[in-house]
Amino acid sequence: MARGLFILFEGCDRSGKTTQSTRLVEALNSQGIRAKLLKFPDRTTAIGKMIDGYLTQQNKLSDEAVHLLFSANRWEVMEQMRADLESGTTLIVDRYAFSGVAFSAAKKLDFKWCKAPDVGLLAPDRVFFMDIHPDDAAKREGYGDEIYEKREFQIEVRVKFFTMMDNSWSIVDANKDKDEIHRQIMALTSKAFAKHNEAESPIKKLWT
Ligand code: Z5A
Repeated sequence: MARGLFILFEGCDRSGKTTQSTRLVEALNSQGIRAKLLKFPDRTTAIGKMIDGYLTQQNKLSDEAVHLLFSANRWEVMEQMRADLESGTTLIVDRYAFSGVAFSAAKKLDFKWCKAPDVGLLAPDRVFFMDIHPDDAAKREGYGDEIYEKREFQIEVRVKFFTMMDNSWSIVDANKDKDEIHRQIMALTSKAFAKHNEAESPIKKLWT
């Protein structure tokens, strides 16, 4: 059986990652492709609850401590992710280690140090970067509720994302209409499946 694909959505705040990753899973399932949505941080686990308390400014943590918690929150589901992929389920993931590095490096933590705890996680096959200028994102509903939703900081985060891109990334203009973006994402996903079906590659490890 062919393994599933690991497709990741990354981007700045309010760029439409949740909207588009949810729509993609629904569309794939309706085509008979088994797909599952994962979102990081997963705020439901014990580690996730500590992260949620930090993001909603109910508890304080050092920059280093929260960075390591975000990473641990990925490691705690890594074996399940591998099992899903190997059993043919495609994973659509909303944020991952690139967010971890971009946000912490934007706080001026050392870039190499930021990457280290996530080295060896499963690597995505494709990354869709939802690109929007923070000034446009700020006009969207719910902006400003959490700790990182500040203009200058989001601009810095966006720059950090750009330094991590390689040819597995596609930049999507997140300022377009939701339906138009969905069509573009479906086209990019079809391409990714076609390539995967031609020559299936093993699941890779991140930054190794
Ligand atoms: N973080 C970290 O520091 N380290 C890590 O390792 C990880 C994360 C994994 C919480 O993440 C914070 O954790 C985040 C990064 C940090 N901080 N910030 N900033 P999160 O993913 O849980 O954050 P979120 O608040 O759930 O998601 P989000 O980024 O804010 O939003 P989104 O998923 O990109 O957007 P959305 O929910 O789909 O859409 C937002 C609104 O815009 C909504 O009203 C939509 O209807 C609207 N929308 C969406 N698309 C469009 C278009 N195309 N046009 C107009 N309006 C639109």
